[in-house]
Order: sequence, then structure tokens, then C-alpha cells
Amino acid sequence: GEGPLLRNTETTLGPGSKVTLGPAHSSHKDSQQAVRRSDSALRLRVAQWGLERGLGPRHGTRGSAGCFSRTLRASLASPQLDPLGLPSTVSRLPVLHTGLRTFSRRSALQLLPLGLRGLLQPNQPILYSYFRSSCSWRVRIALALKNIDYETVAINLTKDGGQQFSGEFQALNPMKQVPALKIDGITIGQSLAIIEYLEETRPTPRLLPWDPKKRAQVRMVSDLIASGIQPLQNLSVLKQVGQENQLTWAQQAITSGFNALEQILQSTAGRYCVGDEVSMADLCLAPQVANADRFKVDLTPYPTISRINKSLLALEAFHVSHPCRQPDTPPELRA
Ligand SMILES: N[C@@H](CCC(=O)N[C@@H](CS)C(=O)NCC(=O)O)C(=O)O
Repeated sequence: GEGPLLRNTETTLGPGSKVTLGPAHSSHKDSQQAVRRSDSALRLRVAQWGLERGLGPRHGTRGSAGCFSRTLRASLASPQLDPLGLPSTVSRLPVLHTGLRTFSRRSALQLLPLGLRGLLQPNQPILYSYFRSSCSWRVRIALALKNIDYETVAINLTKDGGQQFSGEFQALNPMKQVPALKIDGITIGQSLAIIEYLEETRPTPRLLPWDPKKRAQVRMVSDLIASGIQPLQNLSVLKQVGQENQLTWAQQAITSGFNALEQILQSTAGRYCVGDEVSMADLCLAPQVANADRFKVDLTPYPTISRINKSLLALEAFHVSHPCRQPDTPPELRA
């Protein structure tokens, strides 16, 4: 069974995503004994800790669980306790989790205690995606930030008259649009619904701020792009507009949206769209700027949009999910 330390340990996710452990370990000596007595119970506890926070099986965070375990063991064996009597490294777990994104999948798996490997059966999500689709890119960024392993099924929007129109794909997404994400036994269409689902089931790192006002601002910026700009310059609309009008149509849609967005961001932005934390709004922004580039929109009137976009493109999650680095990116567009 569990040692006294483990039985008494409660974890909660507080504001600012800090992890706090409830009843403290009675002493460092107890902690060490608990580690010796119940290393396997500790592993289970760690697995449960991760599961409660949506970091468990199918979430591509196998390495995180290993990292939690390793960190816990290391910290329990170390004399450095914080003022609450908690191993100081424990309270920094989410940071460590975030840092884990630098591990390769293979090495992350190696970190996992053997006992957990059996628990964590891979049941990988499938992303139906097109390399150039800005809405697919939004979701790819979320998956990368949250360190979720997934498989890409490419839906080529132009080949064969558009693979989104195939009966097989329509069964998955009757809107005949990418992205769609098959995850946890359901298939979800609409990029923002997908991102919010990921946020609710895999909350680390968070993409919606705790503060309701900031959260509203994140949703305002996201909706401005996802409802106010992108649909107007989407492929199906451009087809209706006709070849000769496409460029001016798309430029007009993006420009009028960006005029509003630039003004809004001047009051909401820090380093990113809302304050200094990457949020869902940023997941919408960078792909929309890429579309603006494609349609040769002059970005000089949008210094805030341009500055934020530059910061975002420097982040690993935006880099790996970029249209020029996808399994279906044609060789001539690869970078
Ligand atoms: N609101 C949807 C929009 C999806 C969408 O417009 N997808 C585009 C690519 S970014 C698409 O599949 N277009 C195919 C078409 O227009 O035929 C979302 O956010 O997921």
C-alpha cells in the first residue's frame, strides 16, 4: 500500500498554474523512508497526479510522468525543503513539464519508469490537416505547446478537386474543412473548439488566462480572426469570388480585420496578444499573418501585429508546426 507520505499528499492546481501539495511531509527523514518503502506506490501516485491533470495516457506526456517521478524521487531524497516543508522542486513541476518539450519523444519515453510504460498505452490522436491551412496550424501549435503526440493525416485541399470533399472525410467533418481532430474517442471539427477541448483536458501549459477579463480578450482576438477574417478569405469563398478578383478580395478582408486588430492589440498586448503569456489568440494570429503574407498584404501599418508575430515565430511550438515543416509540405515549399 501507499506510505504515509503518499497517503496524505493532496495536489491542487491553483491560480497561476502553480502546484501545491496539501498536508506536508512530516519530516525529511519520513520522506526518505517513504521513498524507500514505496517507490512503486510513488510511481502510481505520480501517474495519478498526471492523470488528474490530463497529463496521462494518450496525451503524449509519457515523458512528463517519468519526469515527475524522477523529480519527486530526487527532491524527496534531497534535504532542500521549502518553508511549507515541501520539496522545492515539487512546487515547480509544471515548469519542469514545460521544459520537457525539449526532450525527444524517444528520450522522454526512456525517462518513464517501467511500471508506467504498461499503463500508458499509446492511443494517438489523429489530426486531419493540410500544411497550408491556417486553421490546421492553430491546432498544430496547441498540440505542440501541450506536448501531445499525434499522427497527421493529410487532406489535400486542392488535389483531386479537394480531398475535403471525399465521402470518407465528410463523414468525419460534414463541413468539409480541415482541421478535424480524432481524440479520446470523438472527432472534433472547428479549430477553436478543438483548442478549448485540449485546454480543458490537458491544461498545461494553459492557453486561456485565469483572469476572466484577459480570457475575454483572448477570445475576442481569436474570434476576430477566426470569424471576422479567415472565413472571408477561405478557399471556398475565393472560388466564388472568381480568379481575377481573388487577390483584392482577400487583401480587403485581411486589411479591414487587421485595422481593428492592430488597435485592439495596442491595449491588450504585452509580449504576445494578451499580456506576456502565449494564448489561443496567438495561435490564431501567426497563421493569419502567414495568410496575409501569401496574399501580399503590406504589413507596415501593423507594427504591433508584426512585432508579436515575430516573437511567436521564434517559439519552438510555432516553428515545428509551421506550414513549411509538415509531412504533407511539398519539397519546393519546405524550409
Ligand atoms: N471555422 C473553421 C474554419 C475551417 C476552414 O476554413 N478550413 C479551411 C482551411 S484553413 C478549409 O478546409 N477549406 C477548404 C475549402 O474551403 O474547401 C475552423 O476554425 O476550423
